[in-house]
Amino acid sequence: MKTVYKDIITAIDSGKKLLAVLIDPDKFAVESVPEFITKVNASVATHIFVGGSAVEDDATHILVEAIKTYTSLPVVLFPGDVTQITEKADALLFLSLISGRNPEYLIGKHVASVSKLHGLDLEVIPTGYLLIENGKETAVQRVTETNPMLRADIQKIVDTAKAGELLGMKLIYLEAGSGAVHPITSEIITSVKTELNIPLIVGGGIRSKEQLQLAYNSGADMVVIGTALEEDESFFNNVAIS
Ligand code: 1GP
Repeated sequence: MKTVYKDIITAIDSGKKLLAVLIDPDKFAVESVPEFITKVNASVATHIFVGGSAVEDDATHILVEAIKTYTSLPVVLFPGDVTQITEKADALLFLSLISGRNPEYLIGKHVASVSKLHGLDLEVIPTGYLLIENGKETAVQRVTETNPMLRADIQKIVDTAKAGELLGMKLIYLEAGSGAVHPITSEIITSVKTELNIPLIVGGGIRSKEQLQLAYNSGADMVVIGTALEEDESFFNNVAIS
């Protein structure tokens, strides 16, 4: 029995802030795993997320298998598509793109994944996923053919996140998009967090220790960082959670 969600709740209840390192199988060579994961292990990272918008079949499976060899951190799938599901991971964020109105990403992909999930020892965590505008078009927007929510539309963002919770989702993920120009604002994070009774994940465009700390101080329970580490692994050295 996997306990990834329970462990997240326990950590948050004890006042801990969580940090997920995002690895995109499309951009990351399996050969780089030993060195990179050694750095992740030595950092303050608490989780490893694996996923991307356009990933070749089997790439996720091979990558997760390699990552698991080198770490005891929980490896969580953050899939862009059904093909990225693999039992080698510990958990799956079962993402429903509730900021958009494309039925494929609200429920369609989920139905398609059920036969694949059958019998797998993979913890499935229902997650409400909200894409927020960040200053440029992102891969999520292109692939899902949905518009991000406007940053100024704070009440609508709050109501959407809350609707996700009321539908029974266990996590809410505020996404600015990979490589976002503007990360999710502190005002949005605080407004959403105030209304939520479930953990809040924030990601997209966080490139400095200050931005990371601001997200935490605003109410993020977990922050996801991908691009900053892809571009400069020394970012690990700058990140410390106070
Ligand atoms: C993307 O939120 C994640 O889905 C992380 O974004 O790559 O900009 O860190 P970055």
